[in-house]
Amino acid sequence: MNMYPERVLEIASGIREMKIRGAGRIARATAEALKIAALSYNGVEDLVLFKKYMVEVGELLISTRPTAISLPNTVVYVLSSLRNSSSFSEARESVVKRADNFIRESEEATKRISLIGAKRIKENSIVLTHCHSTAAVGVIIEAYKQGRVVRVYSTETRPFYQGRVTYTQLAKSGVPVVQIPDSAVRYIINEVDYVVVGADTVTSNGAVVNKIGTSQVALAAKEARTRVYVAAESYKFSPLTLIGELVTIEYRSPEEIVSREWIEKHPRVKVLNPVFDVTPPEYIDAIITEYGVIPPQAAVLILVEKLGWALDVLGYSEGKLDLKRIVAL
Ligand code: RUB
Repeated sequence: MNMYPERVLEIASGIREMKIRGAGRIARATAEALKIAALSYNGVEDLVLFKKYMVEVGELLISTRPTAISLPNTVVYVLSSLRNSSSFSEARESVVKRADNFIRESEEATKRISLIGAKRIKENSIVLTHCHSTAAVGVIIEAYKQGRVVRVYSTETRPFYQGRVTYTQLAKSGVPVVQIPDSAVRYIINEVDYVVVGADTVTSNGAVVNKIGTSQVALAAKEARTRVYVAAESYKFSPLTLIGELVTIEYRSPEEIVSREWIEKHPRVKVLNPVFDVTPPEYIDAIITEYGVIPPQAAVLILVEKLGWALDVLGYSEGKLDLKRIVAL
């Protein structure tokens, strides 16, 4: 077996340890890792062996974090090109091309979402965001530049404090930003005109899986009649949910919440650290994609029209992600 290149291992552990985080960045890093793996393959120049190697690299990357569908969607998109390759060099070239395409298109998608989303925010609005989402921050900064945003509340997002990245980015762009603890959302929500958040996975029925606490924010917003917008590129929609698969919610180490010492001192206390939750479609006003603004109930259209190719390669009947099958091994 070909050893994985150092940089590929670095990207995999970077995703696992959340040095690379956020569904979009994870997806782009995944595409980059697949490209590096293909370019640095130095085994026998044989199509089948190369496909096996790429499947192993894909599986390694997919194993790093379970919730964001952007990660397996990227692997499927890049590696499904291997199905029709007829030689080793053609196969290698196709992986590199698809990886480059994905990175370019995903960056363009985020820019389009900023422009489309900004238009949905009226002048002099107050916005609240949760966690750190490149797509959501893009919408907010663009809306601010267009004179639509006067203040942003940004939650800390415990226990990992992704909110610190958000308010640093917003402040750098000149956006007046106020940091609040997660628990202050309901207290502040009556001042807020729009909630804008990102997504790790959008299901076929329009539910949005995003950072833990998002569903509480949406619940408070619904009660206060504050609009909730989700900024999500199409590769965050999950083809697997069309065939009934559920989204796995990641649980991380309790040590992100309390110290090991504390845990040892309190052996009768169990500390749970679920890091994502599910916001039902009824709590979401619109999902902003690079193809336009859709009601969450139209998620299935994005899946069928824009990710139909993924359904073909996944095979409707079997459901589970099987990379060997996807690359026709
Ligand atoms: C990040 C998170 C973000 C989405 C969307 O979770 O929930 O809201 O991934 O982000 P984590 P983006 O920090 O655990 O990865 O718009 O950047 O893709």
